[in-house]
Amino acid sequence: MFNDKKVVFSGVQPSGNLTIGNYLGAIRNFSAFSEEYHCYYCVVDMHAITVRQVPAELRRRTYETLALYIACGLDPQKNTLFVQSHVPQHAELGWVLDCYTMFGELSRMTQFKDKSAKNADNINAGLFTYPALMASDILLYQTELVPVGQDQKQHLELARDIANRFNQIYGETFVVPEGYIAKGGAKIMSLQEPTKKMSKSDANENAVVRILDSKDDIMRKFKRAVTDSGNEIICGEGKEGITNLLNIYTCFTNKTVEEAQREFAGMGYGAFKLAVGEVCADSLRPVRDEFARLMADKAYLEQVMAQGAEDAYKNARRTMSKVRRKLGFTELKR
Ligand code: ATP
Ligand code: LTN
Repeated sequence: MFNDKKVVFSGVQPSGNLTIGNYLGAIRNFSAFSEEYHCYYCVVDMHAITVRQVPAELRRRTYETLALYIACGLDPQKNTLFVQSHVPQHAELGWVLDCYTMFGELSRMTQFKDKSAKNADNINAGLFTYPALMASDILLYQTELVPVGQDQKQHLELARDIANRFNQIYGETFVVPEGYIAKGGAKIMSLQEPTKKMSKSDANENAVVRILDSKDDIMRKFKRAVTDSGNEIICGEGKEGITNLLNIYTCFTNKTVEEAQREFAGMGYGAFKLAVGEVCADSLRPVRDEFARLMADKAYLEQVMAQGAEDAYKNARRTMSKVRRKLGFTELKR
């Protein structure tokens, strides 16, 4: 089905209900690669357990994240959609790459610093080595391109460093991946604290708009969005709230910021926020409807998972045996 195509890989954690940040910064952009590349889109459940999860919720969200991939336009016949823990080579290569990743490098990761501050009672080793597992996700498939939001840039650079380091010691083993960061939606900010990124695990529900929120909820959250003093609807310093709303508006409408600024010139903040809520809710409606249809057909989702895991496994196994050979691990003749 795929063969000689270049590879795209990306992942989303099933650690909460996905936000419009996940949508605009990542998932919405995934389907653009499906024709030209062999695309692997993974539900990274092993990454999710770096923060404590309730097992039944993790299981449910794994199905939901897969269903959302499909509802956002990813055809399982054209993309390999799978769950990370179904392909054991992720953990296997993850361990190997742990041994080629430096303590100092991991200590510098801002996501680790942020998450350790948020989970001070559970700063586990997995949270620390998270980027090495992410590198293994990417490198296992000889990935060329990784579409992600801005916040993952640092992890991607580390994945490149790890690949280069390994290649230098053992000879060409991994393709060195490039990040692909979408222009518009790369960093959607919290509606309550617009200097912070919108994050699906934010405790303040008013700060995040979720892909599956009802129109009422979406409208309410936008109405309450924090703006700034002043009354002009323009992007700029000191206007982080309005800038974020304008950015969200342009992402959903494909208009330029200049067009949007012109459209809203002279309008009050209240009416502007309602307009942003409207385009957001209306754009997401088809995704919500398709999601509901898919979640009612668990057998179908399980079939997609099985097919995706089989395809991913075949390719992951190839890289892993190369790595084992290079490292000097002995082969078991059975
Ligand atoms: P968590 O809050 O659990 O850390 P998260 O919301 O950051 O999760 P991830 O599963 O870690 O989401 O990320 C999935 C993808 O969504 C990544 O490519 C990430 O860069 C992107 N992403 C996450 N938040 C945003 C955001 N606010 N704006 C743009 N892209 C985002
Ligand atoms: N670390 C990412 C999720 C993630 C990922 C990946 C993204 C795990 N493995 C591989 C791209 C490629 C996050 O926290 N957003």
